[in-house]
Amino acid sequence: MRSTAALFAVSALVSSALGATYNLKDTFVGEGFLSGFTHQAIPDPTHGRVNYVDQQTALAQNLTFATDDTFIMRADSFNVVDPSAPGRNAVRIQSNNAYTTHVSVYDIRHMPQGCGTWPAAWEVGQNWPAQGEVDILEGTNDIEPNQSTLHTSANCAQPDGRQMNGNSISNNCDVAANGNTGCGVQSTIPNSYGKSFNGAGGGFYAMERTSTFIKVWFWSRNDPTVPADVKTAGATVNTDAWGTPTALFVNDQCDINAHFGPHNIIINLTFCGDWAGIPQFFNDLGGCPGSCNDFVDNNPSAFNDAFWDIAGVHVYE
Ligand SMILES: *[C@@H]1O[C@H](CO)[C@@H](O)[C@H](O)[C@H]1NC(C)=O
Ligand SMILES: *[C@@H]1O[C@H](CO)[C@@H](O)[C@H](O)[C@H]1NC(C)=O
Ligand SMILES: CC(=O)N[C@H]1CO[C@H](CO)[C@@H](O)[C@@H]1O
Repeated sequence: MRSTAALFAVSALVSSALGATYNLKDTFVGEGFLSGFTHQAIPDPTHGRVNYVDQQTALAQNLTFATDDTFIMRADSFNVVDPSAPGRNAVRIQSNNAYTTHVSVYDIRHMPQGCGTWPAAWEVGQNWPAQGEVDILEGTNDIEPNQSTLHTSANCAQPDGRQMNGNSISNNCDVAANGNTGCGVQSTIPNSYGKSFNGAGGGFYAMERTSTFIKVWFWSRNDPTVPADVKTAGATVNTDAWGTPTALFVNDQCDINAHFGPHNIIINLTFCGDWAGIPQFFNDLGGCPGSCNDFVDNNPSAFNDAFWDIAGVHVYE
């Protein structure tokens, strides 16, 4: 037991010193999302004006659409919502597999946009917040900037002066510390969220999680610096060649192993609720009219562009 543990420690040290190369573990493309992920027909824990539907319903209503190379998930953009209903139909999917040390690469052609939208691509454990949450791409109401955030239990903080391109907006990751805002980093890269992301044909988000750090990168679709292993979803990826990340979270004041358990990938789209529905975000910053819930209920065609078009999610270990 002892010697196995020691050997493990040595090999972990060597591999991090020699460079971080990971092997493809799971690849989700097109119809692969239908078997690798589960549609979650659950009430939104963040109180969104949403009705998450199951896979059968989503396929029947064409809210989920899959071919061999395309996976689309969208909001209903045809029906007015009855005020007594839970909300507008949309889709939330969770990966069947969970991952600890890994790299995930999200190749996204289009993300949901429009007033009231709150899309997210994120990773989370079964036991929240004890097993932590990593939000890779999340925002509301088309408000740029884009941000990446950790949410944890108590005693997880981030230092100033990290080697990253983004700007920290909070260093305390503890969900109880500041109304669950977590420790977020805003991207400074153009085209990383909402309308401008979509206008550029989307792009690539990548996250690397080890026992000592968590990094997030973003490259716009036609950015000449997209690494070849990211662009082609190679059999291996070498994160050491990816340059300075947008967001870096370190373990000096946060024991990453203790605060993060095995994580499932979740991709969802909700409306209004605890973030998008707040007047400061919906009206003031988002420039959207009236009350968020009324807007969502009564303007189906405003949700024509509230869809994810995902070229693939690739997970490396
Ligand atoms: C379902 O959605 C796809 C993708 O947007 C579209 O190409 C297709 O025509 C839709 N099918 C129907 C029956 O509306
Ligand atoms: C997705 O759901 C989680 C919790 O269920 C929430 O934290 C996140 O903000 C939600 N976002 C969307 C887009 O539903
Ligand atoms: C498209 C987009 O949202 N890009 C923004 C990401 O964040 C920075 C600010 O931190 C903005 O300047 C970008 O426009």
